[in-house]
Amino acid sequence: MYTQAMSVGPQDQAAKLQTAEEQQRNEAFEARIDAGDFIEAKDWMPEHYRKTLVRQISQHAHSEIVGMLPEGNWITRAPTLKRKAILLAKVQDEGGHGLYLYSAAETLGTSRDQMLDALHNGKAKYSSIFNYPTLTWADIGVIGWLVDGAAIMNQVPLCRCSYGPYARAMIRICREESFHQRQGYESLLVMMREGTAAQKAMVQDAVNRWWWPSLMMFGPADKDSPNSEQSMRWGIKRLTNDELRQKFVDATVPQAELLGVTLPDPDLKWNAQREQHDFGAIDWDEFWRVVGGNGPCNTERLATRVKAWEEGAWVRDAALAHANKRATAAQAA
Ligand code: FAQ
Repeated sequence: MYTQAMSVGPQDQAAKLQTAEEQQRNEAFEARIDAGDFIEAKDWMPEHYRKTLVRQISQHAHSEIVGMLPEGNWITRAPTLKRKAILLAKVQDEGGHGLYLYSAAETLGTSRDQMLDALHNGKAKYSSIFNYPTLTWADIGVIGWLVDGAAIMNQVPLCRCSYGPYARAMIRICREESFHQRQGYESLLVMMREGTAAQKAMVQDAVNRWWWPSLMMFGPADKDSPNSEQSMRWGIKRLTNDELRQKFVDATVPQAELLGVTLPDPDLKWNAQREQHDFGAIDWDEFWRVVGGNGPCNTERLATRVKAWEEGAWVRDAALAHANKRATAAQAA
């Protein structure tokens, strides 16, 4: 998600606020945030704001392109032409989301090469969820339903992020994610309503494996989230990790009932007093293990990305040579 070089701490921020002029700029910036203005690429911004955005947006971009891999695994094995066409379109969309997001991060002064380098050498983070394997076709439906469902819950508020280029990228991404979620849910509905007993069991097994990792997508509990407070204050995040996780659980329970699957949590129940669902404890040791590079597929995912990058070198070289040739021809004309 970010390199050591991009890392920030409160001390960096304090160091940046030494001059009166900078203090004034900072106050003007905070006033714009308070007024709900969008901050644009050419506007002055505190270094910590810039770095927080580079960290979050580049993590998000990496998640999109690594997120193509678990589903890409099933393109050749989709059960029908219709399902294959849908899956191809979805995986291409994820690639497109990565491109919008890398572009948004580039407006903050970091290069795509820098960001990809951080991903390839293992310094950058990407969403924990994509380090789990896709074992059966039902996993593809469940990824659409739960993983895209969690992504939408997290990303709709980002359409109101205080940084304009990120907020605008998120509007289009959210529209596409909505299709992704629906196609996943629809494919599961077909399996649960028209499928054999074995197919229904396959859906339940996929739900059992993806439920808890989906809840982990929202990040650590608020009390253990070092970035949330400042990101909320700056309007980068509009809802906290725990608020979003709760909203996701509340939205998903009735969908599971309609589908006819059981969510694998004996403690999941409606709390009439809170008017929200209570749910069981998340295994945070597992979460940090996966984030730290030791999930079931971390090594494989990274190796696949690096291989794709290396094998695509000739395409980048050819595109650059072509662009240089055209520029030289234009100069000569
Ligand atoms: N995985 O202080 P916080 C998708 C890290 S896209 C890995 O709470 P923050 C589409 C966090 O970076 C899915 N690391 O951090 C799709 C931080 O580490 P750092 C991606 C995680 O930034 C669907 C540390 O833990 N979505 O699914 C995770 O305020 C299907 C402490 O955490 C986005 O990126 C995690 N789950 O909040 C594609 C949305 N959670 O950097 C294909 C934008 C936390 O301090 C198929 N991002 N960490 O070393 C966000 O909303 C936020 O960055 C959060 C984390 C909520 C993810």
